[in-house]
Amino acid sequence: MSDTQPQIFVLNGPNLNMLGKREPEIYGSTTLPDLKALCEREGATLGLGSDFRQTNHEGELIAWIQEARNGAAGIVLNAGALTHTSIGVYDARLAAETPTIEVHLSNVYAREEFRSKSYISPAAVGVLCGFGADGYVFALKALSDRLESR
Ligand code: DHK
Repeated sequence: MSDTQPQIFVLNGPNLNMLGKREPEIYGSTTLPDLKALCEREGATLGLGSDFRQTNHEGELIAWIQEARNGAAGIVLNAGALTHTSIGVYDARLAAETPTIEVHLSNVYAREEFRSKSYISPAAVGVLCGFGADGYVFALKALSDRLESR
């Protein structure tokens, strides 16, 4: 990773540290370290730095989204359950003014009703869900294309 490469924050919210152990029939067998390695590999291929993080704390996720305002060219955001509940995450996203792609491993629209509500989507460039770990790769590619076209 070079200092001149655009940095993409890949931010993960609550319970995503449990990937691989947690409901594998829904979230798959890819672990969080696997996902981090995948994003770093894909980022390098696209000429992007990938700053991959996970937290179980809403305030920490909000602080990272705020940090993206000056520190990142884009955000790939899987806010986990905070997607469906957090106006604070939504407001942070608006304040960050950084293009954001919302990602979910599972197809949230094919699950419980409460997962169909997202506080991220109205402030996102786009949404990817249901493609497992590939969704993160697609999101990085979409941000790369967007950066190239500017
Ligand atoms: C991850 C979670 O932790 C859930 O709370 C979301 C999302 C879905 C995912 O599919 O990656 O509802």
